[in-house]
Amino acid sequence: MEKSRKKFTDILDKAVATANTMQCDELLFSYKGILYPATFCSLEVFRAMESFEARSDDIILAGYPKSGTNWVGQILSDLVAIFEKKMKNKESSVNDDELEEFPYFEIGDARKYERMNKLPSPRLMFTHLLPEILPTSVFKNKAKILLLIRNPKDVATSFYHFSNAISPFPSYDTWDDFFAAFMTKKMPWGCYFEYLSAWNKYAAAENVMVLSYEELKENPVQGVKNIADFFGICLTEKELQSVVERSSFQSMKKNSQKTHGALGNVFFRKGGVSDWKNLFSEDQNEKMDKAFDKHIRGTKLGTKLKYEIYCKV
Ligand code: PPS
Repeated sequence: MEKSRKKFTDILDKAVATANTMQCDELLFSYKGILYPATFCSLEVFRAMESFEARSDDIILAGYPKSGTNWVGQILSDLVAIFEKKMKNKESSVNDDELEEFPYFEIGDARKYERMNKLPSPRLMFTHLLPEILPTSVFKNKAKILLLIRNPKDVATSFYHFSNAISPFPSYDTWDDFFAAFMTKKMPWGCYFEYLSAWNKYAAAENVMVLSYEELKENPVQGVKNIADFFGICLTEKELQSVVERSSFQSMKKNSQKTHGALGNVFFRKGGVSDWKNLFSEDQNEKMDKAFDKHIRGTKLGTKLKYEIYCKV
């Protein structure tokens, strides 16, 4: 494993080891009214974040936790790596160990943003943050944003299994307990419906592309092409096809020990659509349908989610 990828798994392993020594009520802290995992984020890092100067050619992948960030992150990393190698006239072989910084924007140390200010373009970063928590320069300088959304029932299902499998997140005795927390703003990175409402204000901007997990799952070839087009990355059909293959669930799960260390199986769980049907009760379906109607139905993101297809029994 090369140095930079090792840095990635080191951060994960360290968070897990630290969380194992903490009490449950110490695992999350609040910043501007939103909860975050204390082993990954800190007030110091949030304060330092404002010094980050965004560029118009930055590539930002924004998505609520469990929306498929690792999947689309792999696609973006590959697209950029292949394109850069072509441009530099080098042999086109992808090296997925080329992570300069831990890719999640809000995770790392307080000096991270100073280092990032020195990195060459294009810089690629992932974030689970609400738009109002991101540095103002992201919107002022029109960084390019790929906004990834996933149907809320599968997000909740995925988040539940993740929370119970990884020590930095509070675990839940039952699915019912988790569901209550998910619906009452007790999740790390905030409430998903509020996240969708907040990002919906930016969904029509020219520097923002909205992609749903479900559409990418239905047609990964078209999805990868659309992403490449949006970022002005021009590749051959064969190169695009290789990106699709490398980012398939099977391929990423197989490679997960190398990319995510001991937590590989946790990050790549089922990778499908409608697993929520194994957990949601009739009453929970009704509650979530109502929340969807109240917060997001009729908006650009609400329509894009195709709730009737993916979230109705
Ligand atoms: S995290 O921890 O918040 O960054 O998680 P995130 O990567 O956003 O989302 C995890 C879910 O995405 C699924 N996944 C995939 N689905 C399809 N194809 C590929 N290649 C892929 N890679 C990851 C992953 O399995 C999680 O969903 P669930 O439903 O739990 O399986």
